[in-house]
Amino acid sequence: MGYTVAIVGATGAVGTQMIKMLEESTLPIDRVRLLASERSAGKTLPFNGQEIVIEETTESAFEGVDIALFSAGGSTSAKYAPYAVKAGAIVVDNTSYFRQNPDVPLIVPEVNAHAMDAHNGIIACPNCSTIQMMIALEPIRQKWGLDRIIVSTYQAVSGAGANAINETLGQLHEAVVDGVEPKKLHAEILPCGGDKKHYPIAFNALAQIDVFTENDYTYEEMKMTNETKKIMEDDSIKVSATCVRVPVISGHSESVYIETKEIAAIPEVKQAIANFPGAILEDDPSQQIYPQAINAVGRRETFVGRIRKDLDAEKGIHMWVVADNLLKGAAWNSVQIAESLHERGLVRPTTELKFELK
Ligand code: 25A
Ligand code: L14
Repeated sequence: MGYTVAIVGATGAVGTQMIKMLEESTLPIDRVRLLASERSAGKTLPFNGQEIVIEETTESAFEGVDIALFSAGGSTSAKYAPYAVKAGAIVVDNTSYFRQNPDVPLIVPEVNAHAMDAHNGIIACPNCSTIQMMIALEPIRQKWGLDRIIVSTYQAVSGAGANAINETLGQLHEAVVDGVEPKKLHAEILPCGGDKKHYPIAFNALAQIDVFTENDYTYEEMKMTNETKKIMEDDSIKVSATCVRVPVISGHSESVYIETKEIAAIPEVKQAIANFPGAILEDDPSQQIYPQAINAVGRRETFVGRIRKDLDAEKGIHMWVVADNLLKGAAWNSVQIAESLHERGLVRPTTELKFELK
């Protein structure tokens, strides 16, 4: 007997990759159900060569579902994930809505799979930028400890969804084919769909991802701070982030500066990263080898390179970390969580509902 797996937001940038990851998954799957908003209901998408009719997401859509993967934005998860749990499913949620809830484990399987054991029906998949940074830094934390992290991201537009991809491609077309100057390109989504002003991303770099918080950091930046502490189970790690959108379609890059607790030698740091599951060391300056977004697309691993000592701080190390934001940053990490739940015997209905039905 296999599972019935549902994808909520199946037509989106992440949802379509979830379909692909399920096709390639080791999970025993009997049936896949594709859910989206009412606009997509009735259309079809293929799964393993078979056309599946998309259904509207409703409170009663989860009967008979064992595993539900959510990626249709925070408000959709807030509304429907508790109904999925009530119906006996285990939810893997890719949005930020439940990530800081103490009843919800926040999981990168290579780093903290053990934290799933205490689940209450919802497991959260971290933010894409946090996930790939965890894969690069956990092997270092394990051996030398982590005192602080200062990270600047170079994030692809696909993180903001299918509409943001279309907006970027449209702007490139307007500029190159119609000769529109960059400042006059048409923008209505980026930097952030929910904010008041919109700026072109083509030929640009925007130091805003998600809306601003009270301390002048954006939510995306505060997610990196708060999620790192929760995943690494250490509130004393200092984390400050600057998150920047660049005109790349897929593949997030990050310049990461860390200070370790103990002094670490660079060859041993490289070895520790090369040995860590899910990490690939790409670091040979003499051959101009370092991670690139275009090479990471379509891959599940996180690529790490440019590893070098800070010129002044003896415990300071710099590196460049790249991954496919739609795969390890979202769809693959979610399906990998589902595979780990299965391997640990944790796919089962939850008896006590800890989440509010709205
Ligand atoms: O809601 P948020 O929090 O602001 O999230 C913004 C977007 O971020 C993406 C996803 O975009 C989401 O919509 N996203 C979410 N989590 C992400 C993550 N972790 C993430 N991206 C990266 N990493 P997307 O375009 O890739 O995916 C959209 C999918 O979500 C489905 N959807 C939207 N609302 C839904 C819903 N499904 C069920 N119930 C809902 N209430 C959406 O379904 C798509 O699958 P769709 O294909 O039917 O939508 C077709 C187009 O119409 C837009 N749209 C949908 N509902 C509305 C709408 N537009 C205006 N008003 C609406 N009520 C969709 O954006 C889509 O373009
Ligand atoms: O919190 O716009 O997981 O690139 C990740 C993608 C938030 C939006 C999350 C983007 C989302 C972000």
